[in-house]
Amino acid sequence: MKTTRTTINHGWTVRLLAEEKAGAHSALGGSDKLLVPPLPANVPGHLHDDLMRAGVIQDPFYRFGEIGAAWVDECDWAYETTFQVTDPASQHACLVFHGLDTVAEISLNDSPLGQTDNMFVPHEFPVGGKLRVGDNTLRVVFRSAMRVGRARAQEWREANPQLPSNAMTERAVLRKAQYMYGWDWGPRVVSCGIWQPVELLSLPVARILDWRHEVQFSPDAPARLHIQAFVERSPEAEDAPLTLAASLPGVGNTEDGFSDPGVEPASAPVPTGEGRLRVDLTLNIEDPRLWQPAGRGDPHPDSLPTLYQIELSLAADEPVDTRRAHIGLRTIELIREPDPDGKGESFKFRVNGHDIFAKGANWIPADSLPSRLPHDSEEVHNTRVRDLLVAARDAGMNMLRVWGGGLYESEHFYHLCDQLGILVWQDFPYACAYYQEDDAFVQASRTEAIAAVRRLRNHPSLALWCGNNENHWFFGMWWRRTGADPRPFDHKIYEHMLPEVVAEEDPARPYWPSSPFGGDDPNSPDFGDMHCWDVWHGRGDWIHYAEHRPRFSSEFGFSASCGPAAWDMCLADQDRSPRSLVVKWHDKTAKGYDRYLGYTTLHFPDPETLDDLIYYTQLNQLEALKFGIESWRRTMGRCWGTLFWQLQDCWPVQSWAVIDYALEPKAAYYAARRFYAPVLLSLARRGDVVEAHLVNDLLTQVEGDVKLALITAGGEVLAEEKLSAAVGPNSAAKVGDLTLAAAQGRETEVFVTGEFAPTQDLPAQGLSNTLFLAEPKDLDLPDPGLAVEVADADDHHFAVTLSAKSLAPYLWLRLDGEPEPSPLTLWEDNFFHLHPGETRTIKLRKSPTLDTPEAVRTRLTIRRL
Ligand code: BMA
Repeated sequence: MKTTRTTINHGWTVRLLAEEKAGAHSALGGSDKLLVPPLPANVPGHLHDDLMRAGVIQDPFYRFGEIGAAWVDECDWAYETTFQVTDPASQHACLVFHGLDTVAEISLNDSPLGQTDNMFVPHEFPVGGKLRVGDNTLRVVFRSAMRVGRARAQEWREANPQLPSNAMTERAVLRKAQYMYGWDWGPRVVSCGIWQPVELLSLPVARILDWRHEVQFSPDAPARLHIQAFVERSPEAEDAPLTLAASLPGVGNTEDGFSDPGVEPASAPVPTGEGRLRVDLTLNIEDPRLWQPAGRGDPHPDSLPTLYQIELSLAADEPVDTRRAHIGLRTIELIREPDPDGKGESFKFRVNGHDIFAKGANWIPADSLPSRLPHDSEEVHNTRVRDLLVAARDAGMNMLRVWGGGLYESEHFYHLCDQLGILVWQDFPYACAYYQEDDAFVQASRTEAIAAVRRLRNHPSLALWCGNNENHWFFGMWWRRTGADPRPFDHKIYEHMLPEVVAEEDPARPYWPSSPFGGDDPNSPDFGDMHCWDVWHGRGDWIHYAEHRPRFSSEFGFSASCGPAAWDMCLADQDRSPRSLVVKWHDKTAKGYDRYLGYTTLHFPDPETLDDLIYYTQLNQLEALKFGIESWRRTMGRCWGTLFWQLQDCWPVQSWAVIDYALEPKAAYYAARRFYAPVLLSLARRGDVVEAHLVNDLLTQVEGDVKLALITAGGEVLAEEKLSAAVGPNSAAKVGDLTLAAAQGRETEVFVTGEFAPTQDLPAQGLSNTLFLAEPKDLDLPDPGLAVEVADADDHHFAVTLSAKSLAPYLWLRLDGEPEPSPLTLWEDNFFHLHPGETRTIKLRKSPTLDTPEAVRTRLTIRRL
């Protein structure tokens, strides 16, 4: 009498709804192929993929394909399938749609089951009595989210003439991922579809609905793991004897494996009755092993945090339902303490009793069509999401912010974050808009929030719930200031409903109303987190980052071109120039294209070819992030986090991402491995001196020798300082400086190097640094006489050895020809400088098409500034 879950993901078709065909479709230029419906449809999936496979539309990512497919979003579409039922006794069955995007009408065997308009939550419909033995027809009609949204927004504007009409957009009235309407890095592909699995759930006895846990640590005693599980019984089994048991079968990590932690299981009877029945269990864990964020337990970033496997099982005389998951034992706090001078307040995370500098980036959905990403499985490998998260961890990141214009991410995502030690700042999905506050909308948002919190609250990586992205800031900056809305800050959703839900459902986790938030000005440098956008969106030159003194910089960044492989995905031959219309279309930053390029030409040459565009804008982004992040890491103690905008892309585009849609790292990604290293030697010019600072994220003191030198491009040492340096645990300190007197008049030919030789074993990244004294575009350098050798290193890698007689800045190593698979792990390092007389060996991964040193030699090109 087990609870069974049967997927209904097969046999689906989709067709344009006839009543719309004559109007929207032909007026908007839809293809005639639509006259041969229905088309095969993928579930889980999105309409655009079905239409592309059938040749009805072109890829919206290719050239101007986005415009050519716009009509699709104005139409209504019907999905249909037939499934078999063999067991006539399925009285307590429900149909579960794990995700419907978005305005849907659902019917079974021609009788309506219900309507939905929230993409973020599962929808369940009881179907007992409605199922037939044999064939059953399930239909989901999607109404155009554009049309429905426009109509609702119009209604809302009319009902609330006092509210700012420009802020009420068609996207804000629907609970659908906001970025799908287009963003300043993403296309408008609104789409629709059954974007997550469909299941027929049969519930003969009972099921586990959801659960939560809390860990209580005490010195010299076992940790106590309190579990609260919620069970639902079927009406026939309301007083049947039922037991819930909890056990921890394993402790360890996915690389080294799991072993039995020797924890006694616990069990308890399930109360009788209906509704959500709560069962409390406690397990005692001797010698608890803590879950730690990446880099905290061990400075080498590939050590994995400890997880416990947990199993909940529900049994009558036989098992009826089971849940398996991983948990981590840790505490997390958001520390906000007034400054001694009363002028501000700290904003920092404390994990397991220690403050942690959050190093990371913002995460947007990894595809414009989110059904292309894996959903719930912990077991899927080799996914784009996995590659991106591993890359983030490998670059020294310990936190990602899941931004409010995107999604509550998949189980796959959070499970990987748990596994890799990446803390997650989770925004509720509201962004850059004015949302309704009438009772119906707030109530629907509450239902959504409860479902999301219940789904995610057991993940150790989840660090914070945040109410929204930039709504408070925009409210203060535009809507209130212009007098459009007379209210004080009193947002029902973010300041009442959401914190109530978090307090009830997930009380041990901090809540923060918005990002940015804190102080009278939500974007204050003294309170809370700050979006340092006045640089990119304002003053344009990244040197201004040094003037900001944020407590926690949760957004800032510089846009740059994607790499060659992403351009190959979206350009035709005639588009390959830095100012072609298609290249401009694939820049959504809304900066004005010349202004965007102008930011780059402050420091680097004007791009004349597509390759120049890639190289120079990426180098400018590299220097921007390096400059901002190093400045803020040097103020550790005041600042406790830098999350740059943004880790990755959702289509081929020029954007703030450091990894493009082809998963090719940009120059700044490689630099992140250095500027996010656990121990960083940072150089800062102050007039005629260069200061050396050490930043130490480890919980132990770090000491060693620092060498600073002013060198000509040819290697002549003009000035030098050697000092012994020490920096305390979890802190930053200035350790010395070097005068630049000898550089006078020669700033285009000389540069400064810093090297830190620690007494303990630390990763090499971050221990050396380079500072130019002139703009890179003005450097006056001799030919470095670059020499390259390629040899076999091991079964999986080549060793590419490079040496230079004089300074060779910003070496970009590239392979001509077809892109290699998994570009994220192709080059060990890239876009680095070779100092005069330096020899460096870089590993290059082998592949079936890249299997001999000769093949590498013929395909390798090296660009330098
Ligand atoms: C902030 C973000 C995003 C945006 C980014 C770049 O506004 O929250 O909305 O993409 O800056 O402009």
